Amino acid sequence: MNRELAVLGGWVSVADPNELLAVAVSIVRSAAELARTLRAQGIGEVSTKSTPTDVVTAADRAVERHVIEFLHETRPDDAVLGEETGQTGEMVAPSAVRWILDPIDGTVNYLYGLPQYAVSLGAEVGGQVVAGVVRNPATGDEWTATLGGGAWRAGRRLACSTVTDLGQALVGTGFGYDPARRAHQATVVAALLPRVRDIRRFGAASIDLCLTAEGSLDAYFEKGLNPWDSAAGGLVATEAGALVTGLNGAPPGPGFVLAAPPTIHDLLHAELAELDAAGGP
Ligand code: LIP
Repeated sequence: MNRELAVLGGWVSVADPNELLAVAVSIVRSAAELARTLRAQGIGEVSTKSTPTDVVTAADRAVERHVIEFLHETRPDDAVLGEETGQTGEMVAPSAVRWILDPIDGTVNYLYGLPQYAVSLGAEVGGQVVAGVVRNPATGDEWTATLGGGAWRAGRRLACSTVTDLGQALVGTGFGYDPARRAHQATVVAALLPRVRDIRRFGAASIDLCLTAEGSLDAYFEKGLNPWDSAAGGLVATEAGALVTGLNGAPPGPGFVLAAPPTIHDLLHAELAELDAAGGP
């Protein structure tokens, strides 16, 4: 059943976000099981993408195929943007849904057998994510959100941190696969470190955004994320009350993503802008 949704200043008749979430949760649970099973069987073929450290495993490809086949079967009018295969399917109408998929976010953790990776799937309508799920196959942790419907984990509605002192904030971040970019990101983290409680680098943006949503991190920032890294996690963080932005008035995106509660967003933004965190290679 469709419902009218305010998207980018207009009204669009779209599939009910709760229906989209139900579709997302069912396929992500089965994809997570596939990812976990394949990891237990050993890592298999590994190749590289943008740099020698930007790896893709056979499991990334298999999980993506599994999700895309399901979505094209159950929702043939929708498009899918996947990390490994790009966009498949046409956007046939303004109300059309585009699914944004990261089959294994945190692939380096997956490669090393570290239990911090996730299947992340968001449903986007008219350029706005209206439903999203992030599931960690290794731990079973699952975060969900719908636009206006809140963010949830294990039946608990999530609310982000209320820390007011930046010096007491536990901040998550990440580094790109390009050594020159990492060098710039390292200078930002080195300068920021004495100004916050501590830094955490867990290795999967989708989970970092969800940890920010539940207050397990007070904030998170990273330059260079792709839409599939942040689509679902960004909605979870926003629906938990965090501000998810770029820097200097830019929207969140590859240029920069900063997720922080209103209580410290401007403080952390000011530090990151002063450190030119969105700059460099
Ligand atoms: C990863 C992100 C992480 C970032 C890594 C990489 P992938 O995504 O989740 O935050 O620091 O460089 O982009 O490549 O594992 O899907």
